[in-house]
Amino acid sequence: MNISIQNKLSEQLALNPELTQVSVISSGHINSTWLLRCIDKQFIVQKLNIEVFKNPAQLVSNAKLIEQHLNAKQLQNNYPLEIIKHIATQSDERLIKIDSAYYRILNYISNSYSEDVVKNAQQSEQAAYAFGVFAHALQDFDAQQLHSVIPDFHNLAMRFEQLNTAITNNSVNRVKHCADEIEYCLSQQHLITELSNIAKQIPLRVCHNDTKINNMLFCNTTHKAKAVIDLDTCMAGFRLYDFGDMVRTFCSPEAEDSTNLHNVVIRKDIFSAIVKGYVTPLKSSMSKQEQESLLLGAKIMPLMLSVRFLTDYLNNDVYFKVAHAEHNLERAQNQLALYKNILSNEKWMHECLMS
Ligand code: ADP
Ligand code: GN1
Ligand code: MG
Repeated sequence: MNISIQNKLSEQLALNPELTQVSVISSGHINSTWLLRCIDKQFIVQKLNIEVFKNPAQLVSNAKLIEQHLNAKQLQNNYPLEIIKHIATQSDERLIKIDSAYYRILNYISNSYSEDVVKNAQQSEQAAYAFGVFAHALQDFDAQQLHSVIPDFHNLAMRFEQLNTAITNNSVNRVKHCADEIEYCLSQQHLITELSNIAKQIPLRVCHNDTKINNMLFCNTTHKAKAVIDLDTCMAGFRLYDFGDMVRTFCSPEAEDSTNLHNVVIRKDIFSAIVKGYVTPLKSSMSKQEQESLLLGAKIMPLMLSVRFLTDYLNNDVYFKVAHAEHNLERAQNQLALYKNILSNEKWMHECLMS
């Protein structure tokens, strides 16, 4: 962040620009995040990726509605986690436009940390429980109130269409580098039909839609889950997406972009902990059918991410941030390894989920 932007943001927060400091937090694949400090105050600053979030005002409007709902729950002692809030500026705005870029300021959750790889079953259960508590708190929130900030975000059929378009365009001649991965992904399109059959039988909910492990903050002292963050993709969806994304990002001992593929496997204790953590707060509101549908999510999410990473690789890395040319391909290979491992573990995963 350059100094002029830092100064403008400081002024918007009524902070003395000379006393503020910023440091980069590099974690997510989409937005850019900084920690802004001024004497005893700390804030999170995010520059929104407007290629991805084409209507930032809608994003902030969704966030405000969710924040209000969670605040009300907290007042009734029904929401034990900390809540992410968009801080209003001096001019009472929650979106700050500087040189055609959009910034927002969030309350900093102090004494917290995030993880890229789950360390143990306890951490897995903690995070899954918190995502379950978040889902439970939003159960009586009308999903139709939320703008669809990224239309068709988890529409598997549409993700395959995007892959097919990228293959046809072959804009940077990369199809030849990933022919096997493409062929395998395309052979798995039967999941589209499986999903549309199940979709008729389960309710549409407010979903977080990005329940990866680094979107959970843990307490430095107790190591318990402290806050659900990154609410930008909260939209109507199925719980199986949130469950599936937890399985996708909690269960492997390797990071999402690891090339150590023989070690990209489902850790059974971590999976059992997700089931226990997530189902406990939602038990009373989940039919047997909905609970059973969660397993499909565990297959759909790694497959969908393989398709999305592969598509972006073919499109010359225009969506996800990459550190090197093969990054998206490596992520796709990693997610396919995980998907295949899930297929070979499906039987006991089903038993664990339904026991
Ligand atoms: P992205 O959309 O790019 O994934 P996130 O909102 O997930 O961005 O933020 C990226 C990282 O910044 C998180 O993984 C977390 O480590 C840190 N972070 C984000 N929001 C907060 C917050 N309110 N308090 C403390 N740390 C935060
Ligand atoms: C992106 O913003 P971040 O890094 O939490 C992406 C998710 C993917 C994830 C893969 C808006 O999430 O859908 O699952 O990368 N977010 C968006 O790591 O596309
Ligand atoms: Mg994130």
